[in-house]
Amino acid sequence: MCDSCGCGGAERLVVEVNRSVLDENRRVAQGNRRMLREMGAVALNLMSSPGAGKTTLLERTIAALKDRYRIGVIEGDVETERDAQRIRAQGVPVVQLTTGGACHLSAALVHKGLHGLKGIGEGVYDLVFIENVGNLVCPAAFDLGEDVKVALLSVPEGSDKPAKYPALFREASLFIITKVDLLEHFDFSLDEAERLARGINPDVEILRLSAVSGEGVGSWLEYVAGLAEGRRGIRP
Ligand SMILES: Nc1nc2c(ncn2[C@@H]2O[C@H](COP(=O)(O)OP(=O)(O)OP(=O)(O)O)[C@@H](O)[C@H]2O)c(=O)[nH]1
Ligand SMILES: [Mg+2]
Repeated sequence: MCDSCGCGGAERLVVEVNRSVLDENRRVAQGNRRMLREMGAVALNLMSSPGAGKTTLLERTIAALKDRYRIGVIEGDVETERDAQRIRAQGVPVVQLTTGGACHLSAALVHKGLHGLKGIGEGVYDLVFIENVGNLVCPAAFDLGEDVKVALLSVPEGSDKPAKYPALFREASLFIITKVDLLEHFDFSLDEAERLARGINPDVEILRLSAVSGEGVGSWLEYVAGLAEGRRGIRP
């Protein structure tokens, strides 16, 4: 409780409200987890700042894997159906969620998205990709019921970001450095980004790729296939 500024303990109230929001979110996320098991799907939550290349990587992933696996996508954005339109053009079921201002997806919104996916096609999936709202801070705090959290960082953003925005990199099972085709134009240090991420999260797996040139995409596809086929363990 703060005696000096006259806030009347407002800070403590905010902490308590946040805690109850996160507790409720966790409860709904457990329901999502059960629903995903029933659907037969492994779910990946892709998180990054706006424009790091989440949708572009998904487009490429779907083009490569849609004949082998049943893929569904949940798109999260503040506004618009633009990303869903891009994914729909790849010929797989997609549900667009818009937060109307919130900087992250919640488990409750994703629950709605899962019901939407269940209603499309046969409603059975090997893989569900969740593209979170572009933001390097907020999405990290919200469990969506996914199996794997993926943090993406693009070369133009700078290699210091894992140190400055640690929560996302701490939570991730996989860290992808994207847009490596641009390395020659930026002072991005792969060594620094990877050292900083491992300093926060020693077990994190790291991939480097370019969804435009295709460099490194094969390792990502292998990672995803390993999840779909149960060859790769999922961190509890
Ligand atoms: N050079 C280069 N550009 C890329 C790469 N991947 C994506 N881009 C470009 O980066 C821009 C943003 O890509 P998106 O895939 O829309 O990024 P996003 O993370 O989905 O963006 P939000 O959904 O708005 O957060 C587009 O102009 C892409 O063409 C890459 O590997 N290399
Ligand atoms: Mg996108």
